Amino acid sequence: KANGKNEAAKLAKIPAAANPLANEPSAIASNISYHVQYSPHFSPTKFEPEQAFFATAESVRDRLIQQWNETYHHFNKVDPKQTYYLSMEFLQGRTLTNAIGSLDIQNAYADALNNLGHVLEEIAEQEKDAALGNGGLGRLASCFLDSMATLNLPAWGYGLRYRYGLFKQKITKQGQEEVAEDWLEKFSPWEVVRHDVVFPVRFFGSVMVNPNGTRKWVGGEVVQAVAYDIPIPGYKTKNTISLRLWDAKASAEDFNLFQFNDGQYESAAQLHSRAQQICTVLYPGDSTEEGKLLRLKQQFFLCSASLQDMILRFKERKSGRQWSEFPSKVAVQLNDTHPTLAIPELMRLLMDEEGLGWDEAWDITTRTVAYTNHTVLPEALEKWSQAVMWKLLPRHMEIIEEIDKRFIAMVRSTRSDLESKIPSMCILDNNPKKPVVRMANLCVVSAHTVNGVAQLHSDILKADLFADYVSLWPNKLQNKTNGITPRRWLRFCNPELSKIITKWLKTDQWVTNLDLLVGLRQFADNTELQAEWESAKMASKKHLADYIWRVTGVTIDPNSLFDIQVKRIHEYKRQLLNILGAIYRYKKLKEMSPQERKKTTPRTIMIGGKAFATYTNAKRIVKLVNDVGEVVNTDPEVNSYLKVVFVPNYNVSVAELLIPGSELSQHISTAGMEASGTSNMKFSLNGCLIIGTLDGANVEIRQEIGEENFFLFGAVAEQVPKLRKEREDGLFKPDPRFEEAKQFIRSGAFGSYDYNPLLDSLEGNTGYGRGDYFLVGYDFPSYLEAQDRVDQAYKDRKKWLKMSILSTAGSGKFSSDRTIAQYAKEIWNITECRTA
Ligand code: B1N
Repeated sequence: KANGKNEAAKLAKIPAAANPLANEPSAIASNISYHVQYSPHFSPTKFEPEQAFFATAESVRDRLIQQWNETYHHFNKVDPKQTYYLSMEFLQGRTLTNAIGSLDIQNAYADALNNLGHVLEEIAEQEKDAALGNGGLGRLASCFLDSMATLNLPAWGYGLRYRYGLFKQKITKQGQEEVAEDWLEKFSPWEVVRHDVVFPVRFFGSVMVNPNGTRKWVGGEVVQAVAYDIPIPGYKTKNTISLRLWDAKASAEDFNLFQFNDGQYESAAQLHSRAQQICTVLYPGDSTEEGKLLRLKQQFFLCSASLQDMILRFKERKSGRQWSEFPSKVAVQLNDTHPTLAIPELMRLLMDEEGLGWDEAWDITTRTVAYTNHTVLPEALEKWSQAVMWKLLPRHMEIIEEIDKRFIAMVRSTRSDLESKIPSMCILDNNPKKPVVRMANLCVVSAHTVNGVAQLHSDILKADLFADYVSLWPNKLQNKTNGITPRRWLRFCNPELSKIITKWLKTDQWVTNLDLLVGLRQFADNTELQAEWESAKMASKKHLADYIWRVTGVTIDPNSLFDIQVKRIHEYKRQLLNILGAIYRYKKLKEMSPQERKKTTPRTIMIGGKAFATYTNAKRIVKLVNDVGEVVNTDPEVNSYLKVVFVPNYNVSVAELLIPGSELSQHISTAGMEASGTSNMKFSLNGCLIIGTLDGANVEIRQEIGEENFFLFGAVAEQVPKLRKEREDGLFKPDPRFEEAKQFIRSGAFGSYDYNPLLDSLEGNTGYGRGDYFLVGYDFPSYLEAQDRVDQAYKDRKKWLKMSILSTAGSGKFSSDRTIAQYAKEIWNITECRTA
């Protein structure tokens, strides 16, 4: 353990010298020492892990800035077509380990820190996660940036600089409690503010008609968007791209000095605090009208600032060029419908600011923008009130109306057979009760390409949600199966396993060419590899057990099967199926004789994830898992055969600890509801077996690793509507084991909390979220049977290890490098632009 005083003494002996490109440990130590002394953020006497983290991060950033600037100049010079990935969420997690690993300087940094009396891993844990996202969609955006940089693609990310990212989850007697997390509390060593990159963004106001008939949006309030850039290094390449996050601020003139001097302090600063609200929180609660308006403001703020920036860059890179060149220089990817306003905003900028006519602006916009759909859940398909939109964005509503009008006219004149489909295909839903804009429809009508995120999901989009558009534009819909970056999710989070893989493949090229992992297949039976594999897994399990003890006080046995389900808590993801299975297992263990118990496979079930603050049933599930854990873990009769642990505050950094230590992971959503899932890929890549349904990317993972290595159960997507119908018709006969598990909870076995409302959602026969809409009861028996197969397989060590090796060996397809290469070729039409 580092001791501030001694470390400060050691630091004093190291000469301070700024040399960002130093490679020798002693020179790196000097560079760290330089930052402690000359860019201080703390009192000069301390050099504890926290101070060491900031100084180390700044020294790494200096090095990144060098190649970042070179990349910037190179893109400017070559002027390639460039992709802009617009996303309301980026779940970056920590940066230090990733940056040092990408720069391939981990050994030198580890040595330098040792000289300074610190340990690199310990220093890295000082960093707060940048959690500017909710879950899979945001993490996907961050994995994509890593791949874009590594593939040397001219591409940037655009997002918002939220002050408070995702809340911190505290577990109390009441269940989940949300605590605000200020990731910028001290500061972020990774971001660079660009005081010269500032754009005005307007809200409200009205549309002025010029004498020549052109229109202009005027009045309202104007907020300034300021750019904060975060460097995204590629792995072992000079290319370092940008994640540009916008912050909102009011102009100096907006401060009312007269009012302030008059003692009216609040109203004097009103415009300032109103501007600041925009980037205060990720996903403001949208149960109120104010919350909805703020979320819409955020979305427009991102779109407008980003497009103004792109247009300026387009003009500056070569003067006097034609607007028709724009789509061959700029590709805009919309990460779900959240940045849909980029479509009418680009139209507005081209027409009202640049003077183009409708047809030319429309041609440019549609050739520039592409859209990714990430969900078919009806409640997640964005629909904005037309009234709110007219108020906040009057000019954009005019443009949306015109797009809709022209779309309808086009369908009528070319496809009279689709007349009856127009009401569901058009953009504006003019239902007099609540007129809304359907953002997904606006995207599909305007984008040149629409894609789903796994084969099954894309097939469902084609057959269901967007079927009518497919008949109109047969080639618009594509599939791009999601992926994950093998750098963060294997190379850096699991160095032990990485070393073994490199040894057996006789190359470390798999880190950038993940398909090479198939080379492990031929050794899956090899006793030597299996022994190494097992010991790496055991080391990670012990590390994880240590962590669990630190954060929960629960002791878990590294020799038990580590079974993990971590993801946002949602009824469709069916954590309830998992915990009901655990409850059934507990009850059976209680009924067994001690000798019978000895024959079972000891298990540690870990469940983690955050519930949206107002999602009552999700919060009840969190509480239930905690209550079950409380009873099971303190029951001396069974607690050496079963532990149930709720892992608090699941986030990117916790995932990096859990995944290497996992042996079984659960991806058990109701078939057809999980668009892809991406943690399934991370677990599988780390040699963890999957118990899962035929949903999302599970289908493709099972194909790749072999069906004999996947614990499959449950209804398939095609059956789901029929099963729900049968349920409604009262034809469903629940399995007695399902009834037994529910009854056990109702009996009060896990405390006095009232779980009846939660359990009632699994009963009855009608309605969304009631009548067991998610088919927990239907899938329960086949789930238990799959779990029995898991227990059996785990007893055969050789067989299990072979399956584990084959999981890793079959995971090559799920590299985000593959995904991004497909987007680049099949959607963006961009190519490599490597900085020499
Ligand atoms: O996107 C991930 C997928 O792997 C998951 O299956 C999918 O559930 C997830 C509204 C969403 N879909 N939709 C969202 C996020 C935030 C929000 O405000 C919807 N997230 C997903 C990556 O493709």
